[in-house]
Amino acid sequence: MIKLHHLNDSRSQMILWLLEELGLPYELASYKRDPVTLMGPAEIKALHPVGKSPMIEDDGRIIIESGAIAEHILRKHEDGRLAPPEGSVEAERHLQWLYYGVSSGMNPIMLKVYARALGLVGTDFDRAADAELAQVLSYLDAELEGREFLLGDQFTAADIQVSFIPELALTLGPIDAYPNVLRWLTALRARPAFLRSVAKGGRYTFAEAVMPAS
Ligand SMILES: N[C@@H](CCC(=O)N[C@@H](CS)C(=O)NCC(=O)O)C(=O)O
Repeated sequence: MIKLHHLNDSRSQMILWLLEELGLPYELASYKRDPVTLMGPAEIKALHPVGKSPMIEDDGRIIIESGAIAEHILRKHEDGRLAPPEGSVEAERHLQWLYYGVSSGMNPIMLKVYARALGLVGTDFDRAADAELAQVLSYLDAELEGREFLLGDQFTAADIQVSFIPELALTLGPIDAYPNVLRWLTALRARPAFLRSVAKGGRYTFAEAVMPAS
């Protein structure tokens, strides 16, 4: 059985949600960020030299990186749900989104986080990150024009992975200029499996702006 090492208010929520969408059995080990440094605790650092969440254990092995974890879960444990058929053009696009969600799509958010942490808000560095972030959100908005989900009518693991980008963007400022993104994110955060993932994983402050009132 998969064991998910879950850090509160982190990308690990996306893996918890994926497991809930698939209805797979799993064990949950929960950890809390340090309230001052926001880093994960020593227990999670002891599991793997990278020391970041999410991490899963499956068949006695630790697997890191959310994109690789999502692919592992989909390949090994699914029955064709939440990913297009292997070898299809849609599968290629799906894989692209899984990577985009942690690389080009995520980089400007990380730059903004560092700008805040290092007192660089309002500097050229920060403005460059704003421009990059606007480019990411514009791209997502255009891709979601006329589509319910990133791949069209079908909800996939790509929606889960990529939704973390606008969710974090919302913690930095409004995203009303990207109505397709906001509509998509709001619908995703109302999915029963997402709400179950929050009930199981503990308070998830990142999503509170777009979660249905309970
Ligand atoms: N690219 C990695 C990012 C992992 C990552 O940075 N995790 C953060 C939470 S979103 C973390 O564990 N932060 C706490 C720490 O670094 O101690 C992935 O997609 O899994």
